[in-house]
Order: sequence, then structure tokens, then C-alpha cells
Amino acid sequence: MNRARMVSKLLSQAPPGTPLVAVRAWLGVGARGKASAPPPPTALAAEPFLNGSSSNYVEEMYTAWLQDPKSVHQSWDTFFRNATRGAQPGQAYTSPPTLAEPTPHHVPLSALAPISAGPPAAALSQKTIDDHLAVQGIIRAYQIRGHSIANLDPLGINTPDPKNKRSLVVRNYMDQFQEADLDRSFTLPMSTFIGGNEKTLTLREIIKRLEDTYCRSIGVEFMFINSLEQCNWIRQKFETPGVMHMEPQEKRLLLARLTRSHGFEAFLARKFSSEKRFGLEGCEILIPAMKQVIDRSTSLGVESFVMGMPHRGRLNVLSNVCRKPLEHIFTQFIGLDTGDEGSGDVKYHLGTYQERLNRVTNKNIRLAIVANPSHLEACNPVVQGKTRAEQFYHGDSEGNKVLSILLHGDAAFSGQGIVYETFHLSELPQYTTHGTVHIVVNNQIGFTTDPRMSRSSPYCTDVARVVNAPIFHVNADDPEAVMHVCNVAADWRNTFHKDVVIDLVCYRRNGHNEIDEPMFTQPLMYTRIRKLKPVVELFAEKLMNEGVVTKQEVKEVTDKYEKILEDAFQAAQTETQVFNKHWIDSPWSGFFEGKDPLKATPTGVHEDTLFHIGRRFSSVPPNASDFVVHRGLLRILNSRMEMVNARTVDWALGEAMAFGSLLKEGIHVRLSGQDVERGTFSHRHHILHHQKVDKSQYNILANLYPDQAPYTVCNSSLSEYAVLGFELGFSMTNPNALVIWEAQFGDFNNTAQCIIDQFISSGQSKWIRQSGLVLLLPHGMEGMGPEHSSARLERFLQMTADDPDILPAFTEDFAIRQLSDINWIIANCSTPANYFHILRRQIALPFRKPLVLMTPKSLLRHPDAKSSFDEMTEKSEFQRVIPERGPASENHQNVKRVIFCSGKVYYDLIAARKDANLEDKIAISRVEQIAPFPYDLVKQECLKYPGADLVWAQEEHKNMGAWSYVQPRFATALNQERHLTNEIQRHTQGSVEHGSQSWYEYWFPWLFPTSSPTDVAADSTDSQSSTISSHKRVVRYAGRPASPSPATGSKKTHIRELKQLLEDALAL
Ligand SMILES: Cc1ncc(C[n+]2csc(CCOP(=O)(O)OP(=O)(O)O)c2C)c(N)n1
Ligand SMILES: [Mg+2]
Repeated sequence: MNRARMVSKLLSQAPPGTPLVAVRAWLGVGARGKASAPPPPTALAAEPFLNGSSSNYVEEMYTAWLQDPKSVHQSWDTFFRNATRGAQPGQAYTSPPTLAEPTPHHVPLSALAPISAGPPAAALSQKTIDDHLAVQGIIRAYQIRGHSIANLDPLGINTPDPKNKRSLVVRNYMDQFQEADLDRSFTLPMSTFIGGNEKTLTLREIIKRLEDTYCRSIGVEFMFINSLEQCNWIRQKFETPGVMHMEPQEKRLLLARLTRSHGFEAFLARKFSSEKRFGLEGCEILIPAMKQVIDRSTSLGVESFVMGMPHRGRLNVLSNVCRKPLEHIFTQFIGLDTGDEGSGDVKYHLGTYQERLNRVTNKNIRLAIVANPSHLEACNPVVQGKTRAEQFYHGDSEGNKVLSILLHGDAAFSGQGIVYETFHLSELPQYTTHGTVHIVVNNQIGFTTDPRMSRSSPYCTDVARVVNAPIFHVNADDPEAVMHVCNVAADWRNTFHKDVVIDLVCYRRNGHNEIDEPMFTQPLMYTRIRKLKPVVELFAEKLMNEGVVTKQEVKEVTDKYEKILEDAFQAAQTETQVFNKHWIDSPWSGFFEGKDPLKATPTGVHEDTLFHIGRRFSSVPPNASDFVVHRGLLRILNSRMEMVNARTVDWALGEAMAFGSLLKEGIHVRLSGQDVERGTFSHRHHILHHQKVDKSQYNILANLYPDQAPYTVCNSSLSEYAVLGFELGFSMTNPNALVIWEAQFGDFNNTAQCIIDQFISSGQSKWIRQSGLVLLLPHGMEGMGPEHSSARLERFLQMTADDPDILPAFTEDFAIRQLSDINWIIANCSTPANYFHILRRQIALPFRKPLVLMTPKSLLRHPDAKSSFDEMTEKSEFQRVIPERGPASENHQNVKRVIFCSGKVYYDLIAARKDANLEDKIAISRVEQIAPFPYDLVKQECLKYPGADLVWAQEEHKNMGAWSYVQPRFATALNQERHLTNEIQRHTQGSVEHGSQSWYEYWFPWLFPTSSPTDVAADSTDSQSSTISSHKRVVRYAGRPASPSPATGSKKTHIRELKQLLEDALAL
């Protein structure tokens, strides 16, 4: 049907009382879209007032309604509800929706017809209607596709052919117009703001204004957003005439900021020409852009900014955005020794924390840039976790005070999956940061690779569309346009608390780094780049032409900054050391002060506390009569209560006791991971669900004491990389919190490998940043196949930075000194009490260390894996080794074998030993804390049984599990006499190299005064054997043979292997 005739038809058929405006709105949509929503219900489709192209609009409404009923007008909501409930055609309809609140420039279609000429529908000519519909189509086309022909690329490479670019946007909407029509006036629909206070404009002016808005230096991508309110908000922000206006003083400030951004890179290029710095040349606008976001957000109430960024322009951001002292930056180039702890990192990875006055708003603000590794985008979830934690501890429940800003490179943004995973945290209740401002330095290249080779999406920013974030593409050579976009982004985040993306389309003036030759791979691009003037020059010329600044003023601003740089450079020359502590991104003021650095507080608690927590944890909610608990859960609660009354705990109860007692002491506990609320193995049940009322829940541990700390337990998205990164970030903010990430099964930790390798194991050494984060990794061979058996204990142990050949001195503070010196703690507890203590010890320590815990599966319900309250009360503590306590320990002279093991296999071993009647001949000791290795206790246990041979029994294959870690350490514990000071130990910590000097070089002269490193390396066997006494005791391996796969897929083979290993371990 012809559109005009359809309008007439609709107008005459519209249900009584239908405002014509709504009908017009129904028709103001383009062709059937690619909406993926199911078609509206049949009753709906049969509605008398819906037909032809109006159904497109209805479909859009319906799609939006399906996703969020509140996103459509109330009348649509009622209509769809009625229709989906099966109302007959005509009955579902109540009153029609409007597209937006009418505003002065919104004119209903009725206005198109002469006021006095009979019934309105009849008076409208088909041409009038057709033309207005086409105009409306044109407007909508620009809103949807205008960005695709915008002038975004300062290089002019990706600019569409000017001849047909308009038709790419408007398609055939212009076909019906002649040249003369351009000067006809049209009434503006309410879906546009281009008119300002004017209700009509000529078609020529309409197109001009639309092109000014959507096709110049800014490309706005937003029409995919489901919320009409949000779309209108954006239209208003960009379409309203004069929105881009800047006052002269704002332009001068912008020029000054650009001057600094440019000057900083130019100065470094001059002074350190052969150093890599990953300069910002080609995107100098980044600095004013970030400052604008910060200024605007500060004026809207934000006090703290947590930022993450890659290498590009990082030093410039540190200096010109965060105001990190220039001397600190310059000394990083000079190559000085480190004056404090840590192995350090390259300068373009370091973080910072600064508090300063925002001069534009005159408010104090905090700025943190989170340190990050080379691994692009890996810091995204860390930033989000840190931001969330700051919001949480400041009671900033809507994110009004703390804002995260994430910077990205174009290739990394589209290429790295962590970006997508992080976006998916953005709206989750326990993970949201209430909107992040993303800024992409889109220099249209990634190292040497062109975009057409590095992504399949049209824009590098398309990943952001999954969360309905608006995307503002902007030509980075138009500074004023960039500032406008930044203001809108800050306002958007402040208004809707949702993510937003600024895509700075720019170029990279140099190679990937300053010593790289870009002409090898991008000759044409770089030929063009070399002809381009820096943006600061272009902008200064523009402002001089406008009479906003004089040449003299431009020079003064440049010279002033040059002097600041030169003075700082001279000051840096007098420095003799660099300090890693100057680069801490998350300082913990007051945490370390006044503490004995080697004294932990006790971890045992009063029996009353155990009873109180235990009883609460075993009880239904206080409003039990209203809250229907599942029958199966009631049984679980009852059996918990029985355990409490018997003064015993199983794993879940032991964990609850640890959490509850910390909560009582004011320590926030946060447990996050997939399905953690119930627990993968259905053992935890921290959240009770009302069986009759949807979303009615009871968080048991949050209700233990009236004045307790908050308890957060949250099922996460199905991500390891992002969620672990997030929790790491969370743990960096407040040392007085126990932050725990649990993997569904331990082996899934390897999809978060980068967070483990680059942040957790080496973070303290590289960035002197501590974290007490706990990783709970279900681990154990239970015949469940290759993928649910191993948390890859061996990998964690291999990254543990303690030298297997160095026996630390057995001082009184041995245990805590070891913990202080190590990079992380790896344990596999076999009792609930020990689990209880090790969790509490995380907080009792005067420092923070990551804790990687292998956790049980079948032991959760094993009748022997229980602990008495006595093992958790005041006199008790964490046991690094649980020695044999049975008959063998009383008969130690006659014991033939000591089996050392860790974790669940202990229970298999004791059962088999009992069956074999060997309880007085074989001692079985459990190494609960594997790293740092309990040399003292292991040695003590071996010495206790002088006539026994020693076996390490493990269920993991020989090339896995703890064997390769414990074997050399047993040898050292048993046979090496050399005791080295802990000073050496401290230098073994952390990441691979010791800043300028390796650990090896550092300590070599001390360890081997007469040899050179090469001599000893070549002769290492001799030098080692010389320290070993003649009566060598060795530990033998009992377990599965080496294997490529962590476990068999066959239950039968599993049982056979287990039997074999038990026989092997116990055969005397
Ligand atoms: C995860 C990861 N893979 C590869 C690299 C190596 N790398 C460093 S920079 C770079 C190119 C990055 O391009 P882009 O994100 O566009 O940033 P740009 O350097 O252009 O600013 C690559 C591949 C890396 N650092 N991290
Ligand atoms: Mg790039």
C-alpha cells in the first residue's frame, strides 16, 4: 500500500481518541529491521489499528518491551501485557503512546493539515504526507547512519567518496524531491532537536543541520540503544543548535592543554631520542580529552577517578593528567638504581596515585592509574574491581563519587576477549561500577597490522554495543568536537550510570615505538602522515584566525611549559636512585604503621563465637513463618545444627565460622565466582531462596550480628579472566577485607592465566602492591575425567619464588618470615579447622599475600573430614604440617616409613593403611602449606623417624601436583647444611628479573666468593653435592606415572590407578 494512502486509512481507522501524533509516529519508521525479537503475539498482530509499516514500529516497541517493559510508554506496556495475556483484537488497546514528552517544537501530524478544512484526515494531501514521511525518513537515516559518512579520519584515508556519500545515508528517501523542494518548509517531527525553537525548517536547512550534527567531525552511533529516553537524550545533546559552542577562555585552556600534551612528547623525543616511550604523537588530544572528562565529572560530583590504560601516551597521562612529578618520570629514563624493595617494571607499565586540586572546579580529587603488564586490556577488570571497591567502602551506591576511565588501543579493543568479558560485568548488581567512560586511541593501526587484517567488525568499538553503550566517534584533529564529545560522555555517565565510548580517530606519527620504522609496512599511510601538521599547530592557527589568541600568547604558553620541563629535567639529573614506592597505585594509608611486620594476631576464636555463628548458620530466617525454605535445605540446616551441638564442623561450617568470625571483627568478606552462593557442590547455601516468592532471599552470614561488617556473596558471570581480575582489583583497595574468588572447578583458573601470572604472582615484586586475595580452586582426582580433576597445582608452585636449594635459617619467627618473603601462599588443607585458620590468617598477618588454596570436592561430605571446635578455639592455630598422631607416632623408633602427602589423598592413605594393618609401622604426615615450604616441620618429622624411609605420595600424575616442587626442598631440608639469611630470601621474591640487576648477579659474589657465575653454572652438581652430608636421605615418589592429561576419563582406570598408588605408597 502506498504510504500516503495508508496514513489516510490509519487516521480514519484509528481508535476513538487516538492522538494523531501517535499514528504518525507508528508510520515514522523505516523498512522492516533486523530485529531479533520474536514476532508480537498473534492477537497483537491482528489488532485493527496495526497494519502496513506501522507494524515495524510496533515490532520495535515490542522488542524494547520484551527487554524492559519500562523502556516503552506505559500505554504500550499495558497494551502488550493485555495482548500477551490473550486479549481479543481491539481489547488490548488502551491509550496510545507518544514517542516523547511533547516539547514546544514537537508538532503533531494534524498540524500538517489546514486547521479548518473538515475532518483532518481528509484534508491532508497525499503529497504533503508523502513528503513529510520522506523528511522524517531522512532525519532518521542521518541519526542511524550519519556516522558512516562522517569526516572522522584525520588522514582522509577512510573517508567515503563525496559523490555518493549522501545517498549511503538517505538511500531513496530523497528520490521524490526536486531541487526546488529543498527550499520548501517542513514541519519537524518530534524525534529531532535540530530545529531548536523553530518548528519548521526548509529541507535544505534540515539536511544541512543533520549533516553538521552527524557527518562532520563527530559520528554518533546510538540508534541501536533500546531505550527511547536515552536515544532522545543523545539526539538532544548533539542536534540542538549551538551545542558545540565554546567560550574563548575554554578554547584558550584547550590550546594550553594541547600545548602541554605536544610539548611533553617533543621534549622526551629530544632528550631521550633512543628510548622507547610509546608516545602520543598523532593523538595529543587524548590529554585534553581526559582532562575534560575529569573536569566535567568533577563538577558533577565525582571525587575519585580510577583509570586503566595501555602503553600509548601513558607517560604523558601520568604527567599531564595525574600531575605525577616530572622528575619521577625523567629519572625512569636515566637508568638509576632502585632505592627500595621490588624488582620494578618498565616505565610505561607503572601505576600512580595522586591527590590534587582540580583547578577548573576548585575541588580536590583523587586520581589512580592502575599498574598493568604488557598484556593489553588485562587491567580492565582490575580497574573495575578497584573502582567497585572504592564505591563500596565509600557507601557510593550509585557511583556518584567514584568513576572508572578505561583507555584502549583500537587493535586491542576489538581483539582482546577480556574487553567483552569486562563489558558483561558492567550491569551486574555486585560488579557494576555504574558506568565507565571508555576512550579509544584509535590510531588505525596495531603495531604493523591494518584494521582490515585485525578485525571483522566495521568499527573497533563494536564490542561496546553489547551493553547498549553509545559510541561517539570523533576526528581527533578537531579539538573542539572532541571536547563536546567528552562533555556528553561525562553527562551520559552521570545521567544514566552506564558505559559510554569515545573513539578518538587519530593516527600514530611514529612507528609502534619511537625506534620502529613504519614505512616498512604502511608506506602510503606514513607518506601522508609526514605531510600532516601536529594538531596543536592546526588549532593554534585556527584560534589565531578567530582572534581568540595572538601568536605571542601561543609562544608564551609553549615557552612556559618548556621551562617547566627543562627545570624538572635538570632536577632529575641530581637524583641518584629511583623508588618503586613512588609508583604505588593503591596506597594503604595507616595499614602498616605501628605494626610489628613479623607478628600475626591469633586466629583461634572464643567457643561462644563458634556456637553463635554455627547456630545462626543452621537456622531458618527470623521471619521463618513467612519465608518458605526448601525441605532439602531444612534437612541440611538440621544436620548443621547437630554438628554444632556436637562441637564439630564440616567444610562448609568451618568456612562459615571463618567468615562469620571475621565479619564479627569488622572485616568485610566478599566471595565471588560462578555459583558460589549455593556452591558448585551444593554444600554452601549462603543464600536461602523463598520457595514461594520470586527473588526473595536471605543472606545468612549477613545477619549474624547487628554490628557486623557486610558480607557479600555473589554468583558471577561465566568468566574467569574478568572476574578474577575484578576481585584482584577489589582486594587492592582495602586491606581489611577478605576477598575470595572461587573457580567452579580448579582447572578453569587457566582461562584467567594472565591475571595469575602477570598480576597475582608477580604484582608485589613489580609494583610493590600487596593483595590478600584468596583463590579457592576445587582440586582432586575423583574419577570425574581430565577436566574436573586438577587445579594445576604444579603451575602455582613453579611460580613460587623461593629457591629450592637455599635452606632458610630456623629462627623463632621462621614461619611468618617465610610468608613475608614469599610472593604467594599455596596450600591444600585437609581439615575444616585448618581451612578456617588459613582464611583467618589472611587477615591476621601484618602484610597481605595472595593465597592459592586447593579445595576439596568429595571431602566436603567425607565423614572423617571434620574438625572439633577445639581445633578452632583460642589456643589453636593453622598447622603448616599435620604430623602423624596415631600409633606410629608413639612408636617412632620402629616406624619403617613416613609418607608425606597433601590434601584428599590422605584419607585414601589412612584407610588403606588401616586395611593393611600398618598403623604402627607407617606414619602419614600432611603438608598443608606447600609453599612456602615448611622446611622446619618437615625436617622435624623426618628426624623423628630415623629408621624410616621417606615417601611422597600424591594422586596427581608425576609431572603434576606438588612432586617437582617438594622433591628438591625435601633434599635441601634433609641434607643441606647451608643456612642463609632472610635478606637473600627477600631478593628471591617476585618477578623474573631484579630491575637493573638479576638476583643471580646480585647475590652471586656473596654466595660464591671465589667463582664466577659461569664456573658455578657449569659445575652446579659438584657445588651442590659438596654441601650434602654423606648420609643422604631421599624422598621417594609414589603415585601415578607422568601423563599428558591430568586424569583418565575412565572410572575403572581411575580406581585401578588409585589402588596402584596406595599399594606403591604402603608396600614395605
Ligand atoms: C595481549 C597482548 N598481545 C600482544 C601484545 C603485543 N603488542 C603490543 S602493542 C600491540 C599493538 C597494539 O595496537 P593498539 O591496541 O591499536 O594500540 P597502539 O599501539 O596502536 O596504540 C601489540 C600487538 C600485547 N602487548 N598484549
Ligand atoms: Mg592502534
